Amino acid sequence: MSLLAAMSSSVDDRPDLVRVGDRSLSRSRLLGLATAVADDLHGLDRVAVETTPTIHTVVGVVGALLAGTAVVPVPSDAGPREREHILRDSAARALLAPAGTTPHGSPADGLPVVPVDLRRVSATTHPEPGPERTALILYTSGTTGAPKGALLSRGAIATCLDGLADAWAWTPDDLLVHGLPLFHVHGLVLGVLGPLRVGGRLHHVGRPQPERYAAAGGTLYFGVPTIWSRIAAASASARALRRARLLVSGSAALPTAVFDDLTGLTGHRVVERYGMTETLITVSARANGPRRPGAVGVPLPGVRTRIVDEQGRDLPTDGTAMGELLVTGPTLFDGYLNRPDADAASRTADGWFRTGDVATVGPDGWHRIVGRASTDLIKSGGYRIGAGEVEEALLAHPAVREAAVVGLPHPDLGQQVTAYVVGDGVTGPELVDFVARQLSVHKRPREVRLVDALPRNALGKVQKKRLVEG
Ligand code: MCA
Ligand code: AMP
Repeated sequence: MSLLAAMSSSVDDRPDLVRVGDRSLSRSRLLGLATAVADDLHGLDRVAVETTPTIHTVVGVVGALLAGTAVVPVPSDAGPREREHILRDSAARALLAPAGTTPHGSPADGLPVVPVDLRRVSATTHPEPGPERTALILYTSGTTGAPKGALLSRGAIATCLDGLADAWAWTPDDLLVHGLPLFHVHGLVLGVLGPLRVGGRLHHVGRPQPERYAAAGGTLYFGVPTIWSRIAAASASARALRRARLLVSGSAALPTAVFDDLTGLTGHRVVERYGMTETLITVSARANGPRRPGAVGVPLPGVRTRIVDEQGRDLPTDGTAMGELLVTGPTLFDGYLNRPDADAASRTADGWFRTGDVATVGPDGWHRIVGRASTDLIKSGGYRIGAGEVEEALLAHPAVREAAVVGLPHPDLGQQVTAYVVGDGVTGPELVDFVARQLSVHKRPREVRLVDALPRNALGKVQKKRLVEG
């Protein structure tokens, strides 16, 4: 079966099968446009794709996947330094961008631009690449250093989407609505490739504002907790979601209060699911089963999980023992590009992936994510942000002597990026701008606290827990 099974073989030809903002395409039009892109790419092993929230992104990604070319999504808000790293590290051979636009940074990219042209269709047939081939290289932050490219195979994506279709009773009758960025697993794999494999329509609303979710009239909705919390605060929009079939939250912990508010306003108990860029979605509540606030459900088909203590010994699944969650199964990535060191460190000797998340597992198999083992990975608005990367960006400023970045609790974002800086005559807003000129917009500190010294232990190591605890 082809990766994008529904797009390749369905007979559904509604004019608005895929809608992004105010542009819609039918299945046959999308296939024709994407095939024209695939024709242009034939033979390339990797291509970078500009991932603005537009229909061009969908056509470009689908075109590359038809051609068997691995897609390197370039975050639409990436700062120049981050963009350069992604393009160089991935060794992308070309950049797919909307026809008639000059991709920002393109002269410096030094890459040929292949236009995504919404006037050109093709009927060539491209053979389906094998499931072992790389579909996506997704750049994701670790605790230190620049983002690493996670290699995701076609087979892993197909298995994940089939597992989710089963768990969520997702069918061709669904209309999926979301407004997530198109460069992460959540918005791109689940939110675009999902409907193209499972069937059904997609409406991407652009920015995920509550009133746009309400107006879209979907059956199935995806959001990160920040989006759900904003919807819960906009009661008229929330009430409009009563007509939906299923509301799904992921990418960060959904606060119990938001779960309860949404239950009251929409009549729906939100389905939570858990995953990572490296593992895809591994654990979820089911459409035909219970949903519990503060818990993320049970493993998806083929996925196995364990919780272990600091010595790697298995802990009991009694609902109270807390340990690092390890996962294995068919949805795992194939490693980090060019980083065998990081790859080896991310797995146990017997091949289990270390999530870095601390969890409990109950006797009934239900998982609760309690937090992260390291304070150096921050989740803000559902975005994963490495403290080390932001610290390096700050330290590049000549007036900054020391910097420590942490995630402080934030009612809307879950955590907010906060920088503690020892510097000479520099202001917080200057430093926020300085980071924004290098990294993605969402990696900017929300707050810079200028301090005389950072708290350090006897060995000179910064005590981040003291910064977090205040
Ligand atoms: C933001 N702003 C700032 C700063 N930060 N201004 C000054 N200094 C700062 N430090 C600006 C923004 O640019 C924006 O301006 C305004 O403040 C509001 O920003 P924000 O509060 O961030 O709201 P937002 O722009 O509406 O974004 C919230 C969001 C977004 C829509 C929830 O965070 C988002 O799209 N999150 C999704 C992340 C995601 O998809 N993660 C999936 C990865 P202006 O209004 O002028 O633009 S996880 C994954 O893939 C796994 C597998 C999984 O489990 O899903
Ligand atoms: P990313 O690689 O950006 O997908 O981030 C993965 C991380 O997001 C995980 O390691 C978790 O820390 C967090 N995460 C994803 N889904 C959930 C969830 N439902 N509850 C709590 N944390 C989550």
